[in-house]
Amino acid sequence: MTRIDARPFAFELDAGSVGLVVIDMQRDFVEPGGFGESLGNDVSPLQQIVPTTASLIAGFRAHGLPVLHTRECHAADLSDCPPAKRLRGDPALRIGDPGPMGRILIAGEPGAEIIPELAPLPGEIVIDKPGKGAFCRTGFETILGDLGLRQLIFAGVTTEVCVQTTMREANDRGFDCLLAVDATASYFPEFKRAAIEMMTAQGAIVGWAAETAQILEALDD
Ligand code: C5J
Repeated sequence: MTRIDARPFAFELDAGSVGLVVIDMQRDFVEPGGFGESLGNDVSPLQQIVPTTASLIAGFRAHGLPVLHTRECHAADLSDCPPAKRLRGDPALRIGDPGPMGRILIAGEPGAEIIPELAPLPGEIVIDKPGKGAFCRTGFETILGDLGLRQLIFAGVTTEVCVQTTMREANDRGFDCLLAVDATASYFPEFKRAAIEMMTAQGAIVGWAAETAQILEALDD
């Protein structure tokens, strides 16, 4: 065990049971000219975390530890997209509609791909998820169990939506969850701050938070 001086108290990292989960670093959310920006969002906070997230991924890979990626996307026939989800948001830009980088949030379209800077290596697990959380209608829990993981380090976007939802799902399933605060972002910086405060409040009610450098140091130890 290696101690990380995390928020709200120390996190005991167990290199034998830890994995990194990188949430939805997809072109449509992160890149200028994508779906996220076309909705009027400022993508620069998401762009800023790309180098830190890359260093976290590199650290896990260097130690031979699992890196798992998620993508929020749907089948081309939208059979896995509940109308309640499709009908939210801007009526002019719905899931499945033609967007700036192909059909919006459809598996296989350019916008649904993970940005090239953080592309999964062959053999790394990529979970395509129809929900905000990675456990909803995927085999994620079984995959984590098969890998022997009990601790999850989280990175990705957006902090208060897919990252927070997945952390809560994981926490309810008994995983110890730690969020890399400089490797996660929101279009709304105040929502990022609030989400981190909510999750670490009440004695880490959902999980812990720490800087990428602290996590990398603990891995090196
Ligand atoms: C959103 C996500 N924000 N990956 N997706 O719709 O957080």
